[in-house]
Amino acid sequence: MSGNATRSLGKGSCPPGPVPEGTIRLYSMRFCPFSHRVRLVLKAKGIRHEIININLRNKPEWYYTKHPFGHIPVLENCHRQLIYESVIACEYLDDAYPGRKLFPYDPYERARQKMLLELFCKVPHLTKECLVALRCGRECADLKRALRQELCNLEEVQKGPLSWSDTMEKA
Ligand SMILES: N[C@@H](CCC(=O)N[C@@H](CS)C(=O)NCC(=O)O)C(=O)O
Repeated sequence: MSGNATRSLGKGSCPPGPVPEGTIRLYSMRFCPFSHRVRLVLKAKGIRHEIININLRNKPEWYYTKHPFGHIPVLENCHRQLIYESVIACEYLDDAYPGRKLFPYDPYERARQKMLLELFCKVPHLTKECLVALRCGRECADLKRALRQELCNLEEVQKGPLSWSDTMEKA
């Protein structure tokens, strides 16, 4: 398994060639939490992969053929198929590759996991906002409170069966 990208491609770079058979490629960026989500699944399932880091401040022109808006992460397989949106990419990897299953088989448990993921979606954004505010020395008590609340919501949902009325009340 490869996975340790050394390159970060920007404007003017040559587009990478086709993905070799038996490998999957991840267009990524070192500090992108959504890319890390996909990297965790690649690692957990032991999938042979290569990583190409994209310079998001200076995106290669060709990268828009991989994602319509130039976002990362994107998976590309040896059939030139492209899969984006990190949650969808993770589910694709779980379905397309054998071995340890990460999503439950049971439809209710699967739905529950997705509901939890949906709630978790607010966390990376709030975390980033907090970190940026702290770094700039801005006051961020409200952001911290909102983040703490989201984490509490997640803890509660994870504890037991999800009640929609409870969830909606807290949203
Ligand atoms: N919902 C997307 C979010 C992906 C996302 O926001 N990626 C950021 C980098 S962390 C990005 O590509 N931003 C576009 C840009 O910087 O131009 C996912 O889960 O994959």
